[in-house]
Amino acid sequence: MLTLAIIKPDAVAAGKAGKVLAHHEQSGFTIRAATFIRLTTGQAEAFYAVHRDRPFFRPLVTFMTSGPCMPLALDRDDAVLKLREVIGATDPKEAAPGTVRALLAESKERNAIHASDSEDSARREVGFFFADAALINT
Ligand code: FUP
Repeated sequence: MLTLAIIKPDAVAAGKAGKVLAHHEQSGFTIRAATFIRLTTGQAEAFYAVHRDRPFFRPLVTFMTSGPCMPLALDRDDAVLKLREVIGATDPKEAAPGTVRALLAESKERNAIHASDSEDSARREVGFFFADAALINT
């Protein structure tokens, strides 16, 4: 099963992308697709459309377009749930010890990593960045 992660602009800018990738690999995920992209405002708005009425939407879009990020399609059994466990709670202060956000995130707003929150979201979000043909079977 696939899920989508995004190594967010704060982690890329801080030189932590490799650490995040290593964490995913050590957690049993196989990388099926990866890219390096600076999102446009339109892309960030579309990706986070579910949050468009929330007070943090505009700052979130500004942050996600502030520099390059790395979307990844990650594969393992129970991928959506497992990746949510591996990344930890949205706010690093509340994230379990050893999770990506506890180890590497600056704040709730600049929290290093995105992970799809359901199988429906995972299908939509993997498709947002990767055509089927771009997914590499290993
Ligand atoms: P998560 O699924 O853990 O990434 O969290 P949400 O889907 O609730 O939120 C998406 C992103 O919006 C978070 F990663 C960071 C940002 N956010 C804020 O900036 N403030 C908030 O209070 C909640 C979320």
